[in-house]
Amino acid sequence: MMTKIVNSWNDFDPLKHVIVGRADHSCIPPEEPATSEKVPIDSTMRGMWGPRPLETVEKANIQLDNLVKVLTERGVKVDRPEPLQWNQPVITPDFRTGSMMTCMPPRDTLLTIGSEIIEAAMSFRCRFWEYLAFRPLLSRYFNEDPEFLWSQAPRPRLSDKSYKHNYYDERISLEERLVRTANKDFVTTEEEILFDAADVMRVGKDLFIQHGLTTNRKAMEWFKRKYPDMRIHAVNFPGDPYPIHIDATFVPLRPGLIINNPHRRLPKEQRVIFEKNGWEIVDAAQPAHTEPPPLCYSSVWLSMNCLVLDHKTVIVEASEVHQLEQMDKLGMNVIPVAFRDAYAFGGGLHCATADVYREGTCQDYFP
Ligand code: ABU
Repeated sequence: MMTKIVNSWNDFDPLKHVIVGRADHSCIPPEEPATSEKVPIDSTMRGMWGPRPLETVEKANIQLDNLVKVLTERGVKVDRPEPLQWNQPVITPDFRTGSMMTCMPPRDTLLTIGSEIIEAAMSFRCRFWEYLAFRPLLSRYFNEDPEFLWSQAPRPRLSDKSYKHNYYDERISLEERLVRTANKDFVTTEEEILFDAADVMRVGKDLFIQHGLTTNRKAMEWFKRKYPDMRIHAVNFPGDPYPIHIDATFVPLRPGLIINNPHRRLPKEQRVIFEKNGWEIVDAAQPAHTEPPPLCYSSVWLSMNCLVLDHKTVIVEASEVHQLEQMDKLGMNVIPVAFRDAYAFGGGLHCATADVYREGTCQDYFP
């Protein structure tokens, strides 16, 4: 039967259909030009690559399956990707790397804008084939939804020209990294269009796109040309030494309300559009943990990487007591869901999902 399956313009309208990732076969990828920053110098992960320990995969899958149960019980339809055997090299005419990674964080790979899903032009070589895990789903949506626009951003070549080599020299201090972020000096070059979908914050007619380690200026230009009727805003968060993905930094909860990572505040000049339109930007609560879990690339700020189900309901990681309390004070009904065992596989509750259908239409929140 032909029916409308894909529709989502933001991260806060009522969620009806979502993709939740799977941890199966996940690997720690070998170092490559775009990734070495996410492994701290003193981490036991340094130099380590290959399949992730099986017991960690099983624990992550238990929490992912539980998230599916929570969503299903609330009437949200859930689809799952089909993981590949990620422990295989990626070989193209332009590069070779020892293994792939995972399909756990669908939010990085798939960007839903209205009735379109775009397969992102990701900068990690180990993620070159990740979209294949979602192809069976996208193919089904295409067969069943006559309005579904299935797109792929120009496939990047990821040759050596796409990166600044030795960008992650171990001798570079945290202070110097912050100077680089402030100067918008990132590991990728402008050789080709590069972006992770999780760098794009969708708010109806406006896309706020983080320029950082995984998304370059050429991507912003591509979005401008692709969507001439939308407004594309480049945003930066100078307090972040490793700016990767906007969804642990700047997270809308409902029309008019955004939580902002207090260590990565949006600069004054970029706040104007929100303030002028009556939006409140609130500092997010402190994370409950001082360290991310073992073998995890992400920061403790996955505390704010929540999944909004509608303007009044949000899923927050169960151990993040300060974030739970803040959400409650902000007038949200909070559903705590344990998810820390899945963090190492690519992120939190928002990262682990990708929108298929939210009610609502394309609104102009910033006229
Ligand atoms: N994928 C979100 C990770 C952001 C962070 O590490 O803070």
